[in-house]
Amino acid sequence: MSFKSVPLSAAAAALFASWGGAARAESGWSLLNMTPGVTEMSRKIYELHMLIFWVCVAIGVVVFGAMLYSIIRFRRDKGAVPDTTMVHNTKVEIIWTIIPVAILIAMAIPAARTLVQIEDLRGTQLTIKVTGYQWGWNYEYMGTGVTFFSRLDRRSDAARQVNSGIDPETVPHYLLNVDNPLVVPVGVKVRLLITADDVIHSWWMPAFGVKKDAIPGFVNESWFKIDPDKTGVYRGQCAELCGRDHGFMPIVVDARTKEDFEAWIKAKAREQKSAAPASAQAPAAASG
Ligand SMILES: [Cu+2]
Repeated sequence: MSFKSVPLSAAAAALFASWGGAARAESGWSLLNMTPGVTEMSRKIYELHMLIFWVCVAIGVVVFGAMLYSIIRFRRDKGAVPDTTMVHNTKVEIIWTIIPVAILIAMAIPAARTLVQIEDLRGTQLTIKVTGYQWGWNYEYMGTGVTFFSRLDRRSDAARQVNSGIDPETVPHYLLNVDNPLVVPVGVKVRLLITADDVIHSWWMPAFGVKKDAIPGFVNESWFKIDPDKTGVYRGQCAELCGRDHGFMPIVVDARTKEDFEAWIKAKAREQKSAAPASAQAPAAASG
């Protein structure tokens, strides 16, 4: 056994061990792919992605197969002689134009259909305004008076400082947690109005199939409807390079049942109403 094969076989063993433990959906080979997500739309996007992927695989196999076959079958030591007289063949040119055009049209039909569905904001039942800031998100539940800021949780923020002395391994969901997650109901079509107040950000939640730029001066729209049985915590990121702390503005969505959500928003509205007069007086008190 050479000295090289020891770490290699150890690495291979570790790799196989990780494959063996690939019981969860988000491990092993599936990590290389898009996730099917937890909304009907994200599944449609995933299926479209897989369809186009397999079309590309088939094209690759045919094209590189024909190339390899030609290289091997018509090599010089087999006595192949190049046909230097053939510079133009109308029939072949028509074929190699029509086939790709037909493939592109066949791919454009499901792609356009999915794009139209992504933009279909009819029948939304809840609207949340999302504003990107350097570096955090503000959420405003339209018509309820509930609004709050969501930024990197304080434990992650403390641990990330240079020479903080805090081991990131001890911080749960290091750099992926926020102080105030966005709370939404499952089974409800939620509309997002996405904008920004300083530079361009992008609200990206892979599990919902939503990634939309947040641009100052513009209001972009998007929507999601989480499967009724998919309550839980979902994580995303700002997906637009937005400055120094771009990597430190995660997104956390807490998806709850309709009843839980209603109770939460009522409590939050009450809490913010009673806190409002106090915070309105605070600047005056500070300046005086
Ligand atoms: Cu950002």
